[in-house]
Amino acid sequence: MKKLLVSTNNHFCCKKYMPFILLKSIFLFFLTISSFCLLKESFGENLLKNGDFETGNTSGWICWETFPWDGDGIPVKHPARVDIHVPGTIGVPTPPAISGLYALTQEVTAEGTARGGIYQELNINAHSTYVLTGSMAFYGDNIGDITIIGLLDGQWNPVNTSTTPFKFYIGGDTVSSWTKFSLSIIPSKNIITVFTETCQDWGYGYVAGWYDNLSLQFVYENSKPFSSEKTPPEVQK
Ligand SMILES: [Ca+2]
Repeated sequence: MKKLLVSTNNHFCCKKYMPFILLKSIFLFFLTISSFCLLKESFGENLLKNGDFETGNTSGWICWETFPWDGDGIPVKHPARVDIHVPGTIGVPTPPAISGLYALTQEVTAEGTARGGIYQELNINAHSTYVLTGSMAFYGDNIGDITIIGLLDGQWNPVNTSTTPFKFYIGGDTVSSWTKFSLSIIPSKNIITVFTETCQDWGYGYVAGWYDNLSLQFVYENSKPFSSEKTPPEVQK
């Protein structure tokens, strides 16, 4: 009799909590689904605005230039300008764009020394891995010609483009068709800068850097930041 009573009570308890268990199961099911969708959106999403330049202009990017500029320093004897076009006219590669109809061109069309490009600052998660991919083409007719794509670990600063280790470049007296590149970075801050730069450091001929399909993607979140610093031992009181 006692056994039967216990059994009945258990049954009653189950019935009483059944709606809550059901609600909890439904909640957990939707939580799992929404987490999966969120994860799916985060991976493979291009964090850059207008990385394929299909707006037909540099919308989403900020143009920069050091003028007057000469790699040898001051005085600048023959300053020239970097013209930024979507698309340009110097050293047109085949095909003229990798994706869609448009590609970015940074060109110096006058004999003289010049340096400039575009950049985008992005708020990201520090200590996570990000990868920048895309394609570049180049027209150069002198050893002072170069075009660069790179990442800065932090905010935009034109001084840091020469020292950043996260960059890819094509330069010299050469013509190069579309070349794919891939750069990865684990930022130490919550902001990084993607930049392009084209230079003519000898005031001779022309130079043109072509860019298309630029994409910055989050790859994965590292569990701990990379650091060579050791945690100091606790001070004994
Ligand atoms: Ca394009």
